[in-house]
Amino acid sequence: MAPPTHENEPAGEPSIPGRPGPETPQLEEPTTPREPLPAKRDQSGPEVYSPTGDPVDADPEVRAQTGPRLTTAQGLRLPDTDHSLKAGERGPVLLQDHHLREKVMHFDHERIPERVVHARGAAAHGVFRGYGTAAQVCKAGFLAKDAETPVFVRFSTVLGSRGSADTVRDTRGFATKFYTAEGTFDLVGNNIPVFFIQDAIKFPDIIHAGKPHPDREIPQAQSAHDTFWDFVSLHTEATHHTFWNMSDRGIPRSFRMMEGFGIHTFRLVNAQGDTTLVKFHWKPKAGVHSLMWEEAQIANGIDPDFHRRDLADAIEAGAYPEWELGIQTFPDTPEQTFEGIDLLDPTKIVPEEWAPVQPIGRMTLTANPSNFFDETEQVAFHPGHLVPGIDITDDPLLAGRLFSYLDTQISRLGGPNFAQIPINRTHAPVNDMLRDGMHQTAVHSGVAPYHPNSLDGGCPFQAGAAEGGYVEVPLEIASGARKVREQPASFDDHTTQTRRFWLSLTPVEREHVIAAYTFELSKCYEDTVKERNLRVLADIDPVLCTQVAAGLGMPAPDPSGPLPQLDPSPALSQLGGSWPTDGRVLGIVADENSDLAALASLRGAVLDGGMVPLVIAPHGGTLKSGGAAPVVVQRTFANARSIEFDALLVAGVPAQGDDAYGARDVKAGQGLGSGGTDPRVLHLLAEAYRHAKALGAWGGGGDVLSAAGCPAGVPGVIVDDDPHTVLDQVRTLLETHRVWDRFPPAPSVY
Ligand code: HDE
Repeated sequence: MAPPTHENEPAGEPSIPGRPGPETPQLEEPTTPREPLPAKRDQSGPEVYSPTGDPVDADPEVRAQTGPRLTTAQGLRLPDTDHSLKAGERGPVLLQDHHLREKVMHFDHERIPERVVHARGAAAHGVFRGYGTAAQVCKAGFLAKDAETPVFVRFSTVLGSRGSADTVRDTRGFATKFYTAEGTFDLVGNNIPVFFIQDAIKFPDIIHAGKPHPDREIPQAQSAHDTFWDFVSLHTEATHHTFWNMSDRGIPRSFRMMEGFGIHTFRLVNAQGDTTLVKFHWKPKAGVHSLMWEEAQIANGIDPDFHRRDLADAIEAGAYPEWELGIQTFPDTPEQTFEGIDLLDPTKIVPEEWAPVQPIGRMTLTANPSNFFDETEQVAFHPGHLVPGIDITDDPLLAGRLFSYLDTQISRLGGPNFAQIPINRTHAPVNDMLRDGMHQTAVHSGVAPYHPNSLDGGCPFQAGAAEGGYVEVPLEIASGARKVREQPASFDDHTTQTRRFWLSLTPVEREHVIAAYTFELSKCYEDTVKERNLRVLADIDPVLCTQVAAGLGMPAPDPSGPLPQLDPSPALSQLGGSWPTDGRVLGIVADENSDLAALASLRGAVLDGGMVPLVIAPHGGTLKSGGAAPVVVQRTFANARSIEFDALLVAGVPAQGDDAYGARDVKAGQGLGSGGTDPRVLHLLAEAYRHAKALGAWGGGGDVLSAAGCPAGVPGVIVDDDPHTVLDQVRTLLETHRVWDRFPPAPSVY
C-alpha cells in the first residue's frame, strides 16, 4: 500500500501531533505573563469529556446517568436484568453472562471505608451572604457586603460508626465548605469550642480510648465506658472538653440548634496586609437547645435518624436553618495571648463577654443532597483549604490536622483525585498541573504539565502575591528557639475554664451535668477509674464532685487546693432567652369524636406560624366525623413517641352536645374517652410532661391531660375553650424551648 501523503507538512521527518516539527520556528522562553492561550479543557475545572472530543456531561449539574433505557456500564441496552443466563431454565448459570458479572461486581464494591472519626453525618446545601463587616480585618472576597457564596455543610457525631444512632452523647462536627470565587474555603469545626488534646500527636490516643473496646467492639458510639474515662482522668487536659460533653451541649435537640466553633485561633489578613487573630463562631437563629438525656436515649431506639431526619424535614418544609458567622478578634501580638489566655491552646476559650462575637455574614441551608453517597459521604473537608485573607496559626493541634485530612482521604476516597468528585470540585477555575493517579476523570490536554515551560506557551502562569493564596505573613518565628518536645507552661491549667463553665450554668443545667457524669461513670467497671475521675471533679467544684460521688455510692475526695473565685460567663448558658419557633413540631392528639373542624383550622394556624403540625390518631388514613371535612392522620397511637414533638395538644370535642370524651361512644381504651383513654396516649402525654414540654388542650381535651397526670394549672399546661388561644400560649412557651420551671432543681446545685 502507498504511504499516506501529508500535503501541508514540510519535507523531512513527519511531525508528531502536538509537538513542533523540525521546521517550526524556535519558541522563545516566556519571561513575562501575557494573555494566556485559549483555555485548555482542564483549565476550567476537572471536566469529564471523551478523548474523542465529545462532552459526556454537557451540563455540569448532571450527576446521574441519563437516557430512557437500562444499559450496561458500556451503554449496551439491556432487554432483561432479572434473569441470569443459564443453560436451560433449570440448568447452570453461564460464566459468559457479562451483565450478571458486571452488576454483581459493582454491587460488591459499593461500600467504601467509613471515616475513621465523624463517620455518621448528615449534610445540606445552602448559601452564605457576607455582611461586609469583616473588611477591616479580612480581604477574603466572600466576606464582602452582599457577596453570595454556595456552601455545603456536613454535621456529624465523632465516635460512632456510619450506622450508629444520632442522639448519643458526643461532640458534633460542623464542617462548612464555601465554594468561593477565589477557591474553596473549609471551616471544619465542632459544636464545642474546645478540644480534648493540645497536640495532634495524641489524637490516636483519645480516639482509641473513646471507640468501642477492641476485644468485644462495645459500646458503640458511647463515651460511657472504662477506656474513655480511664484516659480522660489520666490526661487532664481533656477535662474542659469532657465537661462540655457532659453538659447539655453533648445532646443537641437538632443540628439546627447548635453553635459551631472553628476552635483554633486563625489569622486574618486585610487588604493592607495587617493581621488580626480571630476565633470563628456560628450562632444559630433558632437558639442553642438540647434534648433531655432520657429523650436522647429513647430516640436512639425509636428513631436513630432523629437529627438527620430533622434537618432534612426542616429544609423540605421550608424552615431553612440559619446561622450567623461571627468572629472574636484579638491583636496579633508576638505573645498570641488575650487577657492571659493563650490563643494557641485549643483547650481554652475566650469568654464572649471579654471579646464579643462580631457578626460577619449569614448562612442559610436551602436544599437537601440529592444523593447521600455522592455528596454527604464523599465530601472531603480540609482545614488547610484557605483563601487569601485567611491563614492558620501555630496551634500544634491544627498543624497535625493539616497533615491528617489529606492523608486519610487518600485511603477513604481511593486515591489522590478526590478533588474531582462533583461535591469536592471548586467553583473557581483549576489549572493545577496535577496529573494521572487512581480515578483520574479529566482528560488533560497540552504537553507541558510542569513549570516553567515554553511548550504550552508558559501556561499556566503564577499569580502575583496580591491575588494569590498561601502568601505567608512574614512573621518572625521565635528567635533562639530549640527543637523540643515541649509545650508552654500556659497550656498546663486544665480546670480554671472548666470551673468557669460550671459557674456559668443555671441550676437546671448543672443538674443535668451531675446526672450525666453520674450516668457515665456508673457504667465503668473499674473503681480506680471512678475514683480518679472524682478527683478531677473535686478540682472543678465540690458540689459537682459530692453529688456525683453520692450517685456512685463512693466517698467524695477533697480538691487538691483552693478553688479560684471566678466571674461567670452568661453566654455559656443555653437558657434565659427566647427564640423563633420555626420548624418546631406540634403533635395534636385526636380521635373520631374530636372537633374536626377546629382541628383543621388549628393545623392551618400551626402551618401559618412556620411550625409543623402532626395529627396523632388511633389509626392511619383520615379521621371522619359528621359533616366535617376528613382530617389526614400523620401518626398513630402505635407509632408516635413523645420525643418527636416539641409540644403536644389534645383536640377538644365539638361545642354542641357533650363536652367530654368520656360520654362518647368509643371502645374502652382505644380512643380518648376519659376513663377509657388509650394507655399509649396517656404514656405519650406523661412522657412529654416529664420532659418539660408545653402541653395544651381545648374543650374536653383537658380531661385527657388530667387523666395523664398533667392537669391544667401546673406550669406549661394550657387548657382553654378556644384552640387558637391554646396555640398562642403554647407557641410562647416554645420560644424558651421547654417549661423550665416545671421541675425546679434541687437546692443542692445552686
Ligand atoms: Fe478532625 N478529622 N481531627 N477535628 N474532623 C476528621 O478527616 C483530626 C479535630 C472534624 O464531615 C478526619 O476526612 C485530627 C478538631 C470534623 O467530613 C481526620 C485531629 C476539630 C470532621 C481528622 C482532629 C475537628 C473531622 C476523618 C487532632 C474541630 C468531619 C475523616 C489534631 C475544630 C468532617 C476526614 C466531615 C474529620 C483528623 C481534631 C473537626 C481523620 C488528627 C479540633 C468536623 O482526618
